[in-house]
Amino acid sequence: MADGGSAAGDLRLTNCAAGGDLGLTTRAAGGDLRLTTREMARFAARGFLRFDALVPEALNGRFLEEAKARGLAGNPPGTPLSACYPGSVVREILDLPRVQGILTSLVGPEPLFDHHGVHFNPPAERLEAKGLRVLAQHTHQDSTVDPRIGTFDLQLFYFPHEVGPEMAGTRFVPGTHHRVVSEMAIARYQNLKGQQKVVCPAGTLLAMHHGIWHGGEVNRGERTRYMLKIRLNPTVPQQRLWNTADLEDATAGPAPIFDPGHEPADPESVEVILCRPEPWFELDTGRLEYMNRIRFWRALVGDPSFDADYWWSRVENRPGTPTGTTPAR
Ligand SMILES: O=C(O)CCC(=O)C(=O)O
Ligand SMILES: [Fe+2]
Repeated sequence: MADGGSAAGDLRLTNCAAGGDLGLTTRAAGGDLRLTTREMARFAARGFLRFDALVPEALNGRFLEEAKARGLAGNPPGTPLSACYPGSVVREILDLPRVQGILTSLVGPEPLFDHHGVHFNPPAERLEAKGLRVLAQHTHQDSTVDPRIGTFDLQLFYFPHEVGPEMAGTRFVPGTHHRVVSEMAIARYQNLKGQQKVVCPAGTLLAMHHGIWHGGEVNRGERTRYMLKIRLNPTVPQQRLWNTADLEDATAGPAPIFDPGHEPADPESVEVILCRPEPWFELDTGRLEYMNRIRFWRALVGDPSFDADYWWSRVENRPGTPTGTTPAR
């Protein structure tokens, strides 16, 4: 499953809010800064959303000053996020309207702080000059075996300065978040097809599902790389928390399967997004990933009968028993 290397250019999602305008100009829907249904479906399918240059330059600069001067104090796990980081620029970043819209869509209006990681990753050359051996962080899934299906934690990755291709932004593998694994038991998988490395402008945020496989790279650049990761827990059911005004429009409904003559009317419908393979999907187990995504979407919309391409309807067809009760694993 070796990857030929993913170009920096293919890392951007079309839903990125460019230029630090907080996405205000791109969302006409009555000033609602929450995610749209299609963005949510992309999160369900790929396990992440990326927002380039969302945090304005002034806040990025202040974050770097604060992190360098004083470090960044943590908060006890279980603290309401709204009470975290008093007096810190991180508070202002979290209070940005678009950031609030993203967080509300994914973990609700009052998530809890779990833990954070303030990463500073000096240039490897500097460490090697001191005789230290510099290794990339192994590929891992944070925490431990986590069998939750409809509930998930959010990992917010904040890149306060520009990250060039040599600077080792976080490495991650889209679409791996539904695999139930044990933390670093996946360390032996390296260079998975489709893996990405975060190469980004200053102020970029990535919102990731807790299950996504990731790791820190070796920094072959000339300056220290800073990155803040914050893990958040929901306090409300994660159902229809985003702006669902477009839910009906984005949901295509049943369509013919394996029909060479059939082109989906909407190439970005929820169903198409959920059944779009990642490069590492194999033809057989890839089908299980479609099912994992559909099951996740059922929980997010609160509709146990939702299906795409008939994946669940077929195996749930047990006349006389209710739908949505078949365990997937
Ligand atoms: O350093 C990185 O880019 C990744 C760090 C990480 O895995 C984490 O904070 O969970
Ligand atoms: Fe991690």
